[in-house]
Amino acid sequence: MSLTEINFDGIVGPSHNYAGLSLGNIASASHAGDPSYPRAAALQGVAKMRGNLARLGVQGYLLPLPRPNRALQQALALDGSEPAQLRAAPWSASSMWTANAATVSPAPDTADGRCHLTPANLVTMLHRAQEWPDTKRQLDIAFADPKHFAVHEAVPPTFGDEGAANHMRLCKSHDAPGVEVFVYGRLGGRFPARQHEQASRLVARAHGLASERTVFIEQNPEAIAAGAFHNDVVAVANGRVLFTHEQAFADRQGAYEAMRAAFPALEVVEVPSSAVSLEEAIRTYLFNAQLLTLPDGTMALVVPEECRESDSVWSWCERMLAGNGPIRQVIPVDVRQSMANGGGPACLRLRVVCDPATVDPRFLLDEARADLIESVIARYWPEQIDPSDVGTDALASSVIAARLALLDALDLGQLG
Ligand code: SUG
Repeated sequence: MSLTEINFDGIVGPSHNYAGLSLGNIASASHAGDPSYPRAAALQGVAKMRGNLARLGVQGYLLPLPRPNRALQQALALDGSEPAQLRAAPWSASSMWTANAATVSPAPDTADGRCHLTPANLVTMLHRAQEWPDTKRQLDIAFADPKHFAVHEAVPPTFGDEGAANHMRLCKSHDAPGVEVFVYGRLGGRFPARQHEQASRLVARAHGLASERTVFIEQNPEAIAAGAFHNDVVAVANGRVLFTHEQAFADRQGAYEAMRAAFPALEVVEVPSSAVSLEEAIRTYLFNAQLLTLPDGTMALVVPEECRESDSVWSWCERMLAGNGPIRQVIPVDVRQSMANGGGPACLRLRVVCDPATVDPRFLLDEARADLIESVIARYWPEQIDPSDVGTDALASSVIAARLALLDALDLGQLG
């Protein structure tokens, strides 16, 4: 049994579009109505997966969900008189951001020694609230072995749960017992707080986490108000390291102390506001990075290209690399199509610590599968979607056919 961390990236769906659906997500609002490029978006995602497969030797994926969602279209009683955003919701490709697919507690952390997964209900946003039943269908297949996995039902409404985007894990090594950190927001600010404290606590109980190895922390309301709609926009953890913006948490010192009390080996790499403002951190997504432990034991930070283009962010990265901290490489990747909807490299992946041999192999990437996925995308994914295409029969036929072609190629027709 060899436990390792596998990143399951969401393959960007053929209906990827910019409809401005996420209040509080600055990128989504500022790109509303732009044309989108689903083929380029999906190929950018596969290129990122290929890079991490080469770096880590293992990589997984989850498939796009069925769109347009006919049941939601009917439930919304769409007749053409509705606002465009309501019409767009059943078309959203938002399941690409698999950091919001589920919260995952690896086997060494749980009472029954299994890896527990709870699909996120995402109830705060209509276009995301439709995801979880279809996400669960995939998790039930990918992690079907009951000796190793338990896939739960989603947290009941009204407690909003956004999954791994508001959850971090500290550990000496991935296969050792870890400390799980849940970060919630408080309602009442200018933008919605999407993770409810009681949702976090419920997930921790359902997963059988030990109370002395579980920490609950409040997100900084100022960060939510500035556009950090998920904690993973301002902080990321891996192994012993917490990489965070100074303004990520409501009580900065209290947060570090609570984590250190549960996990004394904690190493905080904090970026001060004087070096990178909260606004610039959110614009560039410096913290929405994949913090990876490479096979040689060093850490690399996979960041969006936008970080390299920012003077303050890039010079901070250069200063960090010149020091002797735990992060030894910064690797920019191009995920611009996803970024324009507020999804960086970390949003696009769900981390699952498990033995790859216990996962349904149809969800694991190798070079041949990457070639296959790319060829289906190149052949079937729309090159461009204009806002006026969303809702049309022509676009519906093409995105339905594209997804079915991918399911067929990956021998996952049962998800059809
Ligand atoms: O939920 N954007 C997503 C981005 C999710 C990012 N995930 C993490 N931070 N882990 C969201 O806000 C925009 C869709 C649109 O506007 O068309 C959107 O849903």
